[in-house]
Amino acid sequence: MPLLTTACPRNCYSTCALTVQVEDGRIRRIDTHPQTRATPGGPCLKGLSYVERVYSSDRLLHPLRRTRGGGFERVSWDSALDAIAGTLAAVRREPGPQSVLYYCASGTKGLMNRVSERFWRLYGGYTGTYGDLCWPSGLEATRLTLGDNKHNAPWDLANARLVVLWGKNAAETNIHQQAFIDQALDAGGTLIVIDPRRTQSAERASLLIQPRPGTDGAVALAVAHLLIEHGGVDRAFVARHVLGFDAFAASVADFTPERAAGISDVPVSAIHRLAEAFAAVRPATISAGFGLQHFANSGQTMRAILALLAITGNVGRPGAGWVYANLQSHVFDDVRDPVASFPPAVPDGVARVAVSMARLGPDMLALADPPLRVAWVERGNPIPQNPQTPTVVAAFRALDFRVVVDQFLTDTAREADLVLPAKTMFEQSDVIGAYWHAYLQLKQKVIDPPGEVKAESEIYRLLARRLGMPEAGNGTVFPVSEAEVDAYLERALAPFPGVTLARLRAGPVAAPGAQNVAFEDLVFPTPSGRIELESREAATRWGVAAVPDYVEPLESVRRADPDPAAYPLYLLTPNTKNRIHSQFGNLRMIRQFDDRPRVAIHPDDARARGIRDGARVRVFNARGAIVIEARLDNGLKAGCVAVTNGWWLTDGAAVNVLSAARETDMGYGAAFHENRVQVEAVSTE
Ligand SMILES: Nc1nc2c(c(=O)[nH]1)N[C@H]1C(S)=C(S)[C@@H](COP(=O)(O)OP(=O)(O)OC[C@H]3O[C@@H](n4cnc5c(=O)[nH]c(N)nc54)[C@H](O)[C@@H]3O)O[C@H]1N2
Ligand SMILES: Nc1nc2c(c(=O)[nH]1)N[C@H]1C(S)=C(S)[C@@H](COP(=O)(O)OP(=O)(O)OC[C@H]3O[C@@H](n4cnc5c(=O)[nH]c(N)nc54)[C@H](O)[C@@H]3O)O[C@H]1N2
Ligand SMILES: [Mo]
Repeated sequence: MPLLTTACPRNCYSTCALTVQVEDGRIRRIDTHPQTRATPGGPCLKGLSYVERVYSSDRLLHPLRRTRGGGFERVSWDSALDAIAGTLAAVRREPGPQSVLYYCASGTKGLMNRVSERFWRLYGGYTGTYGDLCWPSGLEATRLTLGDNKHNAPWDLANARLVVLWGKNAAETNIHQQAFIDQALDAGGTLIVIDPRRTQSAERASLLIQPRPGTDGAVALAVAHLLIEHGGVDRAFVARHVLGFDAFAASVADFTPERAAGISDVPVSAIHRLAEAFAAVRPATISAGFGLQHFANSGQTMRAILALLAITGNVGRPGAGWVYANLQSHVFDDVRDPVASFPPAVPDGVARVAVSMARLGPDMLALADPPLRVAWVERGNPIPQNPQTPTVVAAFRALDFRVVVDQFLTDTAREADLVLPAKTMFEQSDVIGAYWHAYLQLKQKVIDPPGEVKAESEIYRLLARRLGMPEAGNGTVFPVSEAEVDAYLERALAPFPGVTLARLRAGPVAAPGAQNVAFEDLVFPTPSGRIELESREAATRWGVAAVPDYVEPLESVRRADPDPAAYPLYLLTPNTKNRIHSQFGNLRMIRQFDDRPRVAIHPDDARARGIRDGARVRVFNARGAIVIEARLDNGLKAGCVAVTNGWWLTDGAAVNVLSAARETDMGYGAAFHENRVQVEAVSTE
């Protein structure tokens, strides 16, 4: 059987290069691609489970319409599209095209996704979202400091002698990075992990630091204080390449380890050990995770952590640097600047970019002139995944008409009037980038869509025809056939002569200009051309201090609201190995390993509440409640509890029932982990 090249387009660091075996039109086997240096270990369980996912009996194969009784019935494409086109035509006249919310999220990567926005612009306008659920405060902190979001190649981590996993759980969320960390450790390197949870990533760590959630900035500032006091600064590097060192040094002069320990609950000795490691060991890499920046103070936190690399000269060298997001393969778009899509940047009158991803529910409900009437959702599952689920549900219910395009009947699809069956990665070709390695890859069409499934571009073309849009027949606007899709992709690749579809069919191709060592030339595209510890833009754009400072998290137990006696526990809602957010958890292959939601709780906190391992407990706050099973976890910092995100409402554990619709200090991210709760035993008679 021939091996066909493809690549996994999930929102995941690894973005694995894969091969697929297809026999008699069916996918038989998924394996690693021989030509990748980033993910040679092969796909994760989720990757292997595509064989189940594509053919799952739960997969949506036909359009569905909500019945009066609240269930769903199968309808023809013609009747579904006629109903949608009729509604779209009516609301375009009154109250106007911007009464339609076009919502998309991170369900799949690729250039073909742009066809969707094309449709909504040609339709006459729409209301769109800004910000992002995932990573923007870290992106913005990095852009302000280094000027660009890029980092060394994944395999370069093997050259590091100090690796600090700071709020990142690579062993679950970036399993291929773990191999390079192991190489660094086998060569005598040191691993330090900073996480309130003792995760699998800490197995080989020589130091585990467990801060009170949201206080990492204080730890970083105290480490900077010690490095400055005790001669750990690379003075020559700082003099040539760093802006604002003196202002920063002055601002941390009183940030002693004792003060940071009082804030973060990290022992003074651990802060000293961290500082000693940065002073003594070179080269050092900090791999900072996305969980770390889901706080209202997290942009400043990320800047404080970045400062440790700047003052020790750990930038632009093999084995050194800031591993956060490597957007060197994002040659097609503007994601390097996370604020480029904010309203002031595109006042084009067509798109009303007015709904914050972090405040989806409240913002949808608040819109006027025109109010929202219709929502179109594709590649996203906002009801369980966006903050403050009950408000998101209320906002969708307040509309007249909802369409959801998805592969499964998700929590969001269950709220729709019409559900349209979506393609999988194997059913339409696309070119994808990544955010950890710098490969461009072809995700190839290898099978025909099953049932009556249609790719989004075809759905839009059929709607365009019904709406009398002149572009409806145009395969360059709405590419549908394989030839049209190839032509569309080739046009996107045309500016990059080395990257052709033919080459991508053979395997991953390094993005044009990709560097193994980022910033090796020590040229930083910031206003000053240097690494900016002091950033005027940080102050003017985001209203934060120009140098990184520490601000107490909004839901800290040190604040009176919410009442710390009523809600004393920090709820962390990290990612997990065998799902990507709300995807994969419905498959048999995955359920074998993770069959039900659980809340991790420290034995001391459990004992104080009369909770035993396996007991049913209620996790609640003023915003909502979930009832799940407790799992006692000695590795978790006392005072914290943790439930992985991505469980569905129908699993009884959609964690965002408990979170608040709240933005981060910069980048318009979502502060998911600012979330205090109480846990109590539930009687089970
Ligand atoms: N409490 C809490 N909440 C969180 C997080 C957290 O840490 N804590 N993490 C946040 C983060 S980092 C992220 S990135 C978001 C993720 O949130 P979302 O971006 O909403 O991602 P998913 O849950 O993966 O849902 C994607 C949906 O797209 C569908 N899909 C996949 N491929 C296609 C396709 O080709 N076409 C169409 N039409 N649909 C497709 C899938 O079936 C799935 O239902 O969640 C955020 N939510
Ligand atoms: N298997 C798998 N892989 C994935 C994903 C997935 O869902 N599943 N999702 C992908 C996506 S979209 C994302 S955003 C990434 C996310 O993956 P990561 O970057 O690893 O981020 P999280 O899992 O959100 O959080 C990482 C760690 O941060 C810790 N943490 C929480 N609060 C704090 C804090 O205040 N301080 C510190 N120091 N640590 C804290 C959490 O306990 C957690 O262990 O993974 C990607 N890869
Ligand atoms: Mo994410």
